[in-house]
Amino acid sequence: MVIAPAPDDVLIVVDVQYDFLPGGGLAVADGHEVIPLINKLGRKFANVVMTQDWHPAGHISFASNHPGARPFEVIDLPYGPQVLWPDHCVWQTHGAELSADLDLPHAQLTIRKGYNEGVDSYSGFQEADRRTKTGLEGYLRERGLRRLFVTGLATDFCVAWTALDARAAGFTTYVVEDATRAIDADGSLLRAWKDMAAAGVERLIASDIA
Ligand code: VGL
Ligand code: ZN
Repeated sequence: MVIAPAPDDVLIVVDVQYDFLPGGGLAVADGHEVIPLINKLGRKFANVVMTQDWHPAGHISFASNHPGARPFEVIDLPYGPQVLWPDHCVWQTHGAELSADLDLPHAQLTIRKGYNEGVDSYSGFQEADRRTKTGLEGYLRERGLRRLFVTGLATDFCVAWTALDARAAGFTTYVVEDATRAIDADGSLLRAWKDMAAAGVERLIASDIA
């Protein structure tokens, strides 16, 4: 299958930030390998939107803010189960910055998410309470953008949740598999692909895009 990007398609670049790259606070294995692919894809899209994980130091998703807890433990919060993470993407730190190796000068919007201390936000569309919106859906609709091609980090968390919410909002949604890398904690990658397939998210590789 080969798809040629149209003027109303958008490349979504999820969380390509130093803390998710090798050496970062929540490094995703081989995360840096997505960057050249995303740069190449970027040249094929008129529209590019990025997301940026952006947490206060006291964020509820950090194991360090729960005495006795360890990273990757799951706790119950009012909005549902929450994986506790190592500290990552604390605003105004280097780890929160988008990689300078991204070469996407025409990127039009960066959506920050996860800035409310008491709620996590994997999705670029809404927080984990499934009520608080980021504004991304309204932005895409006002711009008349219809098909989303989702790339970045991590496949099984922020990429998957963003793709699932895009589908739920009615957008045609593709995940470009080789332009993502996963955390894969406790079977999360297989589960994410199953959930995305069930929701009608399409799975592509970069060479499928003309
Ligand atoms: C992410 C865990 C915590 C991601 C963000 O970008 O996939 N994962 N915060
Ligand atoms: Zn986070």
